[in-house]
Amino acid sequence: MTKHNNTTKPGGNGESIRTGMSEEAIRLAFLDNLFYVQGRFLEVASLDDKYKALAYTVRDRLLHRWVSTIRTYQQANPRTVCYLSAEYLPGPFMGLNLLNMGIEEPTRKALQSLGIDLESLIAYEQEPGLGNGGLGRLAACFMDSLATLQIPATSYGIRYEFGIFQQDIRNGEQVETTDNWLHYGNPWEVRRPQISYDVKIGGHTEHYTNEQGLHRVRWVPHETFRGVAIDTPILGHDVNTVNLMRLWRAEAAEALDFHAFNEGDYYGAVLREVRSETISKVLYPNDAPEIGKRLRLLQQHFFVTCSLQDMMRVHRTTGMPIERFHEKFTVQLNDTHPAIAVAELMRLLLDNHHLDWDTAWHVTRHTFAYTNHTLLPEALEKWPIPLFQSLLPRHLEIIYEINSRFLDEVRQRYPFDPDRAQRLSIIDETLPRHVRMAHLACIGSFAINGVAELHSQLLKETVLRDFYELWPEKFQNKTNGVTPRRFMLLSNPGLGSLLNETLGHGWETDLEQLRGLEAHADDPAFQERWRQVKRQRKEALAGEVHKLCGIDITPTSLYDVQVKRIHEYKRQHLNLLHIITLYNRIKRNPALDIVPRTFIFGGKSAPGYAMAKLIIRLINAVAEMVNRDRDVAGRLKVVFLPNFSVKLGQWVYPAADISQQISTAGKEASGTGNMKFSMNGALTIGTLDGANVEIREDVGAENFFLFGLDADAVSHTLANGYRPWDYYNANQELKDVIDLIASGFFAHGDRSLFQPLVDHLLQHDSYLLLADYADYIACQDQVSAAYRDPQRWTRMSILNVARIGKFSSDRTIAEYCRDIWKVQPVPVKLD
Ligand code: 475
Repeated sequence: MTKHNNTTKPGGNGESIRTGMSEEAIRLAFLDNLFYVQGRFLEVASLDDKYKALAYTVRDRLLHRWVSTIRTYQQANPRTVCYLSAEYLPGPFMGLNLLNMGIEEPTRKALQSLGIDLESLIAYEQEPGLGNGGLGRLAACFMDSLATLQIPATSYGIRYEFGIFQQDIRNGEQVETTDNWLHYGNPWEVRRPQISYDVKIGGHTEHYTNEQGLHRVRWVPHETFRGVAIDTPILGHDVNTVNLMRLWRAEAAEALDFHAFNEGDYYGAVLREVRSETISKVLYPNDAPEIGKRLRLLQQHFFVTCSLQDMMRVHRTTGMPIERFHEKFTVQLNDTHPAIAVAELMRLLLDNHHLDWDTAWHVTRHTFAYTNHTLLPEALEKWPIPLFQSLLPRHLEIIYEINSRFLDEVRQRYPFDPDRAQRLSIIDETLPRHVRMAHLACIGSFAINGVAELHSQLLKETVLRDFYELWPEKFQNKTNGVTPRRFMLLSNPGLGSLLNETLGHGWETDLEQLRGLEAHADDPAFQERWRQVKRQRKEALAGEVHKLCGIDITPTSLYDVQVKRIHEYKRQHLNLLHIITLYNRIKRNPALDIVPRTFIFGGKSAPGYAMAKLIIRLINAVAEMVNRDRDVAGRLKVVFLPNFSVKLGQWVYPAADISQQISTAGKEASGTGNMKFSMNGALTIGTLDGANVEIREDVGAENFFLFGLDADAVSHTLANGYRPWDYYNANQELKDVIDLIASGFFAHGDRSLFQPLVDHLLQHDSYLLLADYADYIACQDQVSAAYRDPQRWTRMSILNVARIGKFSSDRTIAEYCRDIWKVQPVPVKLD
């Protein structure tokens, strides 16, 4: 029997049960939380009880550091970074918090002494899927780096009750089910009912003159909601800094509408409350906007106004005048989803604080900076004027005023160029009229950045060209990065240990130190250990694949992996063309000696994106045929991992031999998966797109498998009447592959199922798969040749890790701090 009567006493060495870091303190704290928070004792505790007891144990220690952080910030009153993002994909918290706090080992031992396996509790955690993909995950890597670099920062967003849908694969098809991630409660968050703000929508504005004869505007809304803060502490690595991710949950302005209640409409009053909550109910599962979705615009306005009002509350406590708001806060717009903030800050400054226009505009333009994450025209947000007018009438007035003053400037600069003013206008005048959010973001920001060198260059030449010509000084590049804590240390502990042994500690927060590995790249003994680490992760992934799909994969085969959102521009179907090519080669020549490969796919499609869903079907259809064909057994295997997530990614990245980064050049803004793979010793096969260009520069061209047209060649090919048909006719292997798909071979004889895909490839092929096919196949043949030479392969793998230092998000964040935010670290001492 466990002795509960002991658990409120301090841990060993007189440590407090809430803050102690020793094995004994953690053991006592765990039992205390199990007993007093979960109301259970060990013998009857479920996995959920134990997980929560440990989570609360960790959270107590986080809050201890958070209090010290707040005290420090209150004293120092530093400039604070506010990151505004509609999406966050932080991944599971337990493992990372233990690691960042440095209590993984004592915790493991403490639990062991109670007969509990730490890994099983870590594996139990369900992650918050509050994002779609790259953009949301980048925001999470930035939180990790901001805290690790000891930068005062708050990340604001929406606490969706339902995050990204769960993806099931049924009969080879994606089926979406709801992600009820809060069902069992979320131990990492702290609700702050006292931190809440009004959110107005609809209605009309009234312009009037006050007693002093001053012009004033009153917004008379149709409805008012409230946003309530829910905080998650974000700890840095090996420091005491705890920043907040502050997410807003929508509620009714009053719990019950007393007016309706008194009239006996209790039911109506409750309904209104339910309706208010829909604002933060569900994440839009599209990685490109659907134009004109009312609720989406509401969500954006909702979290932006709560966040800005929250900053103003904090600002008041500093005693600084509101005219100096931008000295206290620097606000980063994660794409245009929060761009309404430009109009909202103006509204708060004009209507609530009664600043004059010029002062308000000065503050606004010195507050915001804007990051663009995509060049795809269909992904640029715009809102129909009637919708905008009906939800945000005051904001539209302000936008018109911003635009009119801006266009006056433009006309002065370019008096003989009326088209330019039209192109630059916030309002798209082609009917039906729209508000262009990217234009609002550019005009209201002091800095604009892309997320990789190539992307930043293309931004200046294409979608934002007119703005670049107007304000070249605003444009910057900030190449993305990822956190090595989660994606190396936590997901690849074997690699972590080998690196610690070889380089000592320090590389985790100064990734350039990995350069020290170059000296070992040719050492046979080191190479052997390197291969062992990879082999171990490949076996671990094989176990997960078996659990998830019931498929057995062979760790000695080459793991060829493509995990990311499913999109035509990312060309998962080009990968398939290669797989089918290999299949045909073996069928034609059953004795063919090829490098055995396991192809692993993972990723979600937007629920309404028919072609992406068809690509998922084709992946699964090819998997079905290939995996059951005895002729290719032992040589080819294809796996589609359902419901790809941060958590699954942590199994996948360390186990990969080859990372597929094969987007049509010019389309992938940066990519960040490319970095996660490379950090874990996978070699990349890729196009000259996004950050691939810079990864290849750094790891060395000889350690990277490059193929395909570059961005210039892509635009020329498309501009000069591209004819995919010619490529089909000129290449027998390609023709065989396409014909096999068209024949219904992968659809039990049904020729119609994949016809839309085949037709699109032969008639349009807007993403140039057929143009890149031959080069891709040849390059994959080189991959196989290289894999046959383990010494060469291992050397390439080691050099990839040795030279990947630039792609730590610590470097990215340090650049934002230096070039955009102008902020300094504020170290925190533990109270
Ligand atoms: C790029 N998501 C990657 C990554 O910079 C890049 C769009 C609309 C609505 C909801 N989500 C989105 C994105 O645009 C997105 O994820 N973009 C990605 O941002 C980080 O590495 O190349 O595609």
